[in-house]
Amino acid sequence: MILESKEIKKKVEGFLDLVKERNSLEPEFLQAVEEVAETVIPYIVQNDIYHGKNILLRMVEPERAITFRVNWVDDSGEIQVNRGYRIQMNSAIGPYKGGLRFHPSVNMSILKFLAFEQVFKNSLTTLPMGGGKGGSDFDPKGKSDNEIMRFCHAFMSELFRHIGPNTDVPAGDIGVGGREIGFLFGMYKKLKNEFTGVLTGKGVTWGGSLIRPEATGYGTVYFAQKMLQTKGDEINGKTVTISGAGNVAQYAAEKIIQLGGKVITLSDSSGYIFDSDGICSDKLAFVMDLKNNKRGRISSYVKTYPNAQYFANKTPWEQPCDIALPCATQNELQLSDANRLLDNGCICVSEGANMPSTNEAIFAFQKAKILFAPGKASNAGGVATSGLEMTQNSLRYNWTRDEVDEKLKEIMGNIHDKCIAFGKDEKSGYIDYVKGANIAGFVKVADAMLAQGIV
Ligand code: NDP
Ligand code: 2IT
Repeated sequence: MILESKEIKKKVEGFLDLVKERNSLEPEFLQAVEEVAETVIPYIVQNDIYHGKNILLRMVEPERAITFRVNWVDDSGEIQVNRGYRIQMNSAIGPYKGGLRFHPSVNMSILKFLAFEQVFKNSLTTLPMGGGKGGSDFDPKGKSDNEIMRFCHAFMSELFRHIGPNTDVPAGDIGVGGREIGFLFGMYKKLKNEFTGVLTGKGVTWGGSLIRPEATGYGTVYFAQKMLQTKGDEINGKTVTISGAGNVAQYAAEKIIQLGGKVITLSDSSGYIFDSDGICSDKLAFVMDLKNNKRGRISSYVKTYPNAQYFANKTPWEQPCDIALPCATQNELQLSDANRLLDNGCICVSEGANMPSTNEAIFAFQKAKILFAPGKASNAGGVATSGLEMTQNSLRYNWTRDEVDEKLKEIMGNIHDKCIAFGKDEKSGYIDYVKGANIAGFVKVADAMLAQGIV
């Protein structure tokens, strides 16, 4: 069926009005749905097999959303009460899969946006994983290791009944790294009396995969490399701004340095550091120790490296760069930041975080026709390597570092190819990676949903 663009626009608006009505208090979720609907609905109406089946309407409704109480006792003996969540969004192509986020901002809107994006992202990886996300409004900052352990144990003492290696396989996200996955896994194993691949991001001596810690950051850079190659360009010699200083930012920086780029910024929620000499591997090792072992703030960087500057309450996007890698959190790059990056000559943005750019910022990048990759494509390396961890767990076998890295590169290349297949305008040659990722991600899940009937 061929519809005029006016009719298609009306269909998109009608769909979004309905989703808004049902989820009016969930701005982040609505933002994520809007970005997908604008590219996927036009595709649906032009492809008869998907038309009239309400597939997208089914996809915006979680198959199951669980909330639960988490009681725990802090070091001073006080009883604390937090909220736990798991959104089981879509299981058409495999068990629910996606991270757990521990951050005070966590709520239904944020977890539903993350779970919705995860469905498309996991589909893009080519691996058999459905989409889910969970977490808690627990704030890990300033907590002792014992408090973290007690919280993780309390959280898993409820979550365990909803997950399993063939049902739902959580992993890390903001505030959940190797330490937390260890505590969560320990309690799951105790309660179920079984050693399975129920979580990913495990330590390598107890079922984890080599390269999983590096995978999201490395993958984001591999994707940027692929985008630059379409213009005959490369990372070597480029100046790069990175936001965040956590897992994704650290390994994005490591890969940029390895490929001959110059990283000039890192940040946290208090501000950013600017090092015009470049953050070399020695300086990055200092940051990794500061963040991962000492759990300090990025502002300490300038005490050790006084040539660098610290800007409180600001983001890195005001610094001129060739490539920007937002690797901190949602909506950290707004329209004014996008305009600043464009004015300063930025040619490539590869999202390491989930939905770091607002829809207005994305539109500005697309209008300027620079290389822009949405997180669901460019940060998929993390969950893809989680998928490889699940495979190794099932095989009861471990691949080498090089083997996993090769598979990660191959997967990022495949995702890039799919973005071209569904997002390239043959006339102008412009690749709309947002459109490509959304449609390619949709098609695999939609085909499975159609095959499985109305369930
Ligand atoms: P970490 O907890 O390791 O690091 C998060 C970083 O982001 C910290 O530097 C943190 O600073 C900063 N940050 C968090 N919230 C805010 C905020 N509101 N404003 C500014 N900065 C903020 O998390 P990850 O590195 O794992 O995750 C970063 C992003 O990447 C997230 O969007 C996550 O969803 C996404 N992602 C992660 C994957 C993974 O495998 N870990 C996979 C794919 C995507 P502070 O210490 O001040 O809070
Ligand atoms: O957003 C993400 O893709 C993640 N936080 C990783 C999820 C996973 O299951 O590895």
